[in-house]
Order: sequence, then structure tokens, then C-alpha cells
Amino acid sequence: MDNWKIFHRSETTSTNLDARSGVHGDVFTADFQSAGRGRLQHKWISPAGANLLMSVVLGVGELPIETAALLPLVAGLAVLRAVEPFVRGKSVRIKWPNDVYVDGKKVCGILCERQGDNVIVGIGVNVREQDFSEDIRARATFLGGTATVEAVRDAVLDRLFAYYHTLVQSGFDPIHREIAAVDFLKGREVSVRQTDDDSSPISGLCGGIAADGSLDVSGTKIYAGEAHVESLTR
Ligand code: BTX
Repeated sequence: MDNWKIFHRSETTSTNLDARSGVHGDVFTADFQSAGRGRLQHKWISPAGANLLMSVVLGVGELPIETAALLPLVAGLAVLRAVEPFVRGKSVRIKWPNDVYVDGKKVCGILCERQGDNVIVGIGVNVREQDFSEDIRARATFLGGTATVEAVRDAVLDRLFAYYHTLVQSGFDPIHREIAAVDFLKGREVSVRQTDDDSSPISGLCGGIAADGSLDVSGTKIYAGEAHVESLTR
């Protein structure tokens, strides 16, 4: 198994930017990000010291592009397995393409960015109890309980490198089987926007995450976007 190397800063702009100088196995963490980033120009907000803010550099030079593109889902499963023990009795799910939900709310966001032969896997996990800003309060949650930032970090790294090796050696199928069992959107009416101002989202019954990482919405395969739940049908 890999030996990762952690580079920690108390404050930075974004650990995903710090990770641009890294090589495979390097891990960049921070207590606070002044410009934490989500996808599509979104911001990732996190009070100092409360949460895991981490970017992991993974070498993907040997992998086909479509396999490397599955890393957000692979990382999501790693986070899900890592946080499950801290929230026993609660429902922990992967929301395609890049979030982990606890009891229907976002506890983790993942931002993967390609950088040459590497993918930078940016992971934000809400660990400690905190006051979320008004706009995300209804959609965000934290682990709480006995979880600490360091314990969550180590658990995530352990599983992320293990699943990365599974992906490299055995492909996505074994990972997909696990993901299919914890798929938040499957069986719900959803609408998926490709961009924030997409005026014609694709709507329909979600058939779940397919074996190629796409989302099935009423038989249409969607490879990128942001999914909103319209209603629960089962
Ligand atoms: P996303 O675009 O799916 O999610 C960002 C959206 O989530 C925001 O627009 C806001 O509505 C909401 N949000 C912001 N902060 C939080 C939070 N703490 N908890 C729940 N919801 C929130 C997800 O993008 C990818 C996020 C990756 C963050 C990591 S942190 C380490 C690394 N460095 C960096 O700059 N980004 C990554």
C-alpha cells in the first residue's frame, strides 16, 4: 500500500492549488481556505479548524481517460466508507457525481482536477458541529459525535488509496457494485443541469449510477452535471 506524505498549512487559498506542485501520494491539508473551491465556480465554505480540507495527488498517467474520470465516484466511496463508523444508524449515500450525503444532506464535496499525469482529488468533509451560512443550512450537515479531523483524514486516505489500487488493477466494476448499493439518486425523480444557468435540464426517473459512471435518467446517460431531487418515488 502507498505511503502518503502529508503537507499541512494552517491557512491557504485552496489545497487543490497547493497540490499542483505535488507528485503521486502527496497530500495537502489546511485548517482554513480563503478561497475554497467547489465545481462550476462554486465556493466551499469551512470555518477554521472544524473540517477536513484535503487534496490528494493520484497518478493516472497509465489509466485510460475514461477510467481516470471515475475518480470522483471512487473518492466518494472512499469517504463514505471512512465516515460510516462515525454516523452509525444514519443513512450514508453517494450523490452523483461528487457528494456524500448523511441523512439526505451534504457532508462532503469532492472536486477532482486533472493536472498533467495526475488527478488532484480535493475533498472537503464537514466534521465538527458548526453554524452553516443561511444559504446552505438546509442542505449541509456534519459528522459530529466522536469524529475528529485527523481520524477522518486517516480513514479517508486509507480507503482512497485502497480503492485507487482496485481501480488500477481490477477496473471500476467491483467499485461500481459497492456504489450501486449506496446510490442516493436511484429511484428518485431528478432533474440534472449541465451548468448553473442551464435552462433545459434533463428530468425523469433516475435509474442510478451506471457501470461507466454516468447517471441514468429515464434511459438517458448523463456524464456531467448537477442533479436536483424532485421527489421520492420509492
Ligand atoms: P460543489 O460545487 O458540488 O458544492 C459547492 C456548493 O455546496 C456551494 O455552492 C454551496 O452551495 C455548498 N457548500 C459550500 N460549502 C459547503 C459545506 N461546507 N458543506 C456543504 N455544502 C457546502 C463540491 O463542489 C466540491 C467541494 C470540494 C472542496 C474541497 S476542500 C479541499 C479542496 N480544496 C478546494 O478548494 N476544494 C476542495
